Amino acid sequence: MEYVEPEDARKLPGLRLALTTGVPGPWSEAAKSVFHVKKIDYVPVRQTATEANEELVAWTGHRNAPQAIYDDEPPRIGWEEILMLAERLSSEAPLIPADPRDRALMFGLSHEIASEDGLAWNRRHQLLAPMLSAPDAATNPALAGGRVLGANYGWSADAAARADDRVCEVLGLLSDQLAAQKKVGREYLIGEALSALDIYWATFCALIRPLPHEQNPMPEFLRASYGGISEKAADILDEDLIAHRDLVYEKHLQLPLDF
Ligand SMILES: N[C@@H](CCC(=O)N[C@@H](CS)C(=O)NCC(=O)O)C(=O)O
Repeated sequence: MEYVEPEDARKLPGLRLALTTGVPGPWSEAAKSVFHVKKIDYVPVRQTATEANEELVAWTGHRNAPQAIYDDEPPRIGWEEILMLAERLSSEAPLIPADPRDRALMFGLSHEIASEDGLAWNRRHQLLAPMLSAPDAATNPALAGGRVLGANYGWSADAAARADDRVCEVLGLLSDQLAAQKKVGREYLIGEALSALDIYWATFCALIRPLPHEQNPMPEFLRASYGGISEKAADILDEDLIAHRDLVYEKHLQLPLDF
């Protein structure tokens, strides 16, 4: 992926997407995948994880990723804002179900995956726990990046202690939803067709069981950390959800991941 620096990207018209570079960040992968499925072109813009990203902040007022900026409209920084923008920009491959009940369920379940206190948010608490509960967590220079993430995303020892319950709850919820769909002969998580929920599950599954190295190269320590779920979560994890992740990638998304 060829990234444009924020100070150059801000001068361009159209859609610009700030993405975390060099690591497969699930929020960034989810946003890229939404635009890919809808065949919407964008200029990828550099965001560097845990850094100050001053140029980006000077332009959009936000430091992290993803951020979608269309023409001179306000930046869209949450997954649902980014999805709404994508739906507005193209009617190709609608990702929000038309039926109001399916629509509400799609947003609710996506929230449980991608929003504050959702599956990925709590996995991040767990990933940070070994670093931020170390005796020298507040001072060790090697843990500076972890401290930034912890401070930005609500890490505390208490939050980390309850994280696994939330991870397990959401895995159970998604498993029930997929099973209910299969029972009535449906292939996707909601309704009869691909929705944004399938994309969020497939991309955020990286924090549960990363794709194999050939499809998603990453350093071994990161792979171990992304895939290092608790025994309880491993017991709850439904292999049908993994098969569903594979189906979504094979049929709709791009492999290998390019970040
Ligand atoms: N509000 C965002 C969440 C974005 C988010 O959590 N981004 C994190 C992913 S770990 C990030 O940018 N981390 C790197 C950093 O903060 O520099 C969304 O809903 O898409």
